[in-house]
Amino acid sequence: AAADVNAVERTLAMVKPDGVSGSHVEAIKTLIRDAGFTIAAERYWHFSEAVAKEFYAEHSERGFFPNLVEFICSGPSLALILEKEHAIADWRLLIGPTDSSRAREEFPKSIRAKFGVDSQKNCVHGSDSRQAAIREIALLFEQDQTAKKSMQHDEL
Ligand code: RTP
Ligand code: MG
Repeated sequence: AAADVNAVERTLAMVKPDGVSGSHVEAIKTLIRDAGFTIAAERYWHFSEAVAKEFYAEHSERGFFPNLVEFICSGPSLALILEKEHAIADWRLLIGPTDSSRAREEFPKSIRAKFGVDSQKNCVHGSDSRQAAIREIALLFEQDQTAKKSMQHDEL
């Protein structure tokens, strides 16, 4: 229906371990709100290896996968559910390209341009489709705690 075009959408955003340890959380939350997103929920997680592998399962055959899993497990991350019209695409635009150096060259106002280090330590994550958003929100926010014993809640 035509009314659905402007429907509020949800996406899964995450400040990765380099962003949390680099003390960029408050600056990123300000950028999120200034761009018109509502933060519907937020939660710190310290990923276990099992959950990191599940979260990034689509990349399991890639050469960078072991390093990616090690990086994501290296410290706490902050997961956020963002709400807004066109939240998925707009959040991807705000974070910028995967490679932080390319972000600085091509999208200097993006979050990865401002706070990312390289093509791995790029500070933030964003769901890349509706299907991904639903899967990632379920994995990090909606699973029964007893079914998710391998993921440790960080004491932040
Ligand atoms: P994300 O999923 O975290 O939002 O990032 P993305 O879509 O921009 O990039 P993707 O291709 O999905 O890659 C997932 C994450 O893997 C790490 N990576 N390292 N060459 C490398 O060393 C490399 N390439 C990707 C990054 O942390 C990337 O965000
Ligand atoms: Mg991705």
